Amino acid sequence: MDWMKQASISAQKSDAVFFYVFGLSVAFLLFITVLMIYFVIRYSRKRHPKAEQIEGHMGLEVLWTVIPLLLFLSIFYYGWTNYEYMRQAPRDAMEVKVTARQWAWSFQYPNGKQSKVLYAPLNKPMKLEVRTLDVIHGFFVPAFRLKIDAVPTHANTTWFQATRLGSYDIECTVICGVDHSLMLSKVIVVPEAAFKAWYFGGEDAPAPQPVAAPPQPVAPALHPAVALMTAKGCLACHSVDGKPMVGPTFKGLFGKREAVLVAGAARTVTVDDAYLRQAIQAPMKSVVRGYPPSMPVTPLAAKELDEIVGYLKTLK
Ligand code: HEC
Ligand SMILES: [Cu+2]
Repeated sequence: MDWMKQASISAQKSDAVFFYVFGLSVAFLLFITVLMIYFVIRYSRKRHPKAEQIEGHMGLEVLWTVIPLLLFLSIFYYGWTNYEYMRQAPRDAMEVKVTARQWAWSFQYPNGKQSKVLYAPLNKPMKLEVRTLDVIHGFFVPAFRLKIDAVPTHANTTWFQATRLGSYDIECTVICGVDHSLMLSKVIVVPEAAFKAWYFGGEDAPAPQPVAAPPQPVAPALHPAVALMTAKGCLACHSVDGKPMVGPTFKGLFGKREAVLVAGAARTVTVDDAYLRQAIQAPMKSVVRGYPPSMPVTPLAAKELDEIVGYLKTLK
């Protein structure tokens, strides 16, 4: 998933702190739970009918004060130094003005260039000055673990250094009106040379492309009949590629000799137009041998039935 990638230095750092705290929590949860169960059994009334008064134990008390203290201080130290790091942009960072408005993001670079998606050079720091023209918005790049509010009174700043080529989501995290959920954009991380070619390339320099973008699966154009059969639920039980499912596959169906049961009697029929129509509209009339009589009757308009039957004939 896009957001799980660590695409910037701060992503690596904040994940490290997160898993450190999380790991400690899990370890203590297990430790305390196991100890508690042990004590419940060991000191139950049956085994231990008479409670004893226990006097303090200096050594133990020091131990269970000092160890947690050190652990807490380590969490504080680790968290604080990373926070510091994430707040302090390096001096050579390029400054980009980020403007939020209902319901879009726009980016302006030092030389005045503007864009709707944020272009960023790989392994170079980029500082963001985040403003809003109207209500409060939240600038969030999950893959960078980078999040900062855009508030009306002043600019908030943050920075990142992208460590991975590709295209990553930008989201708004503050409910900012009806189209809040559509307030999306992308950070496109490209090699520095490609970024410079665009940045210094004047008005009509082509937009840099995400070079090593995660390969986008190319959705094969859906045949309208396939879309229809998906919508009607047919393809939950039937495949069009030969794979056996709850029902027989549609591949190579037309023209085939099919063994069926008609009113309990075994017959062999040739799959033709009439058979297909009957199999779809009255599935119980003849049931394919080896399959349960479990196909439901699905109401279809005459046009839809024609479309499906026409398509099934083409599946050689
Ligand atoms: C819940 C599962 C299920 C759904 C949904 C379903 N079918 Fe079927 N279908 C079956 C089963 C099981 C068989 C085989 C038993 C039978 O013939 O009734 C079958 C048989 C068929 C056959 C005959 C196949 C052959 O080999 O002779 C056709 C054609 C067919 N279905 C088309 C459709 C179409 C079109 C739809 C959607 C409108 C659909 N089915 C929805 C389960 C299903
Ligand atoms: Cu918003």
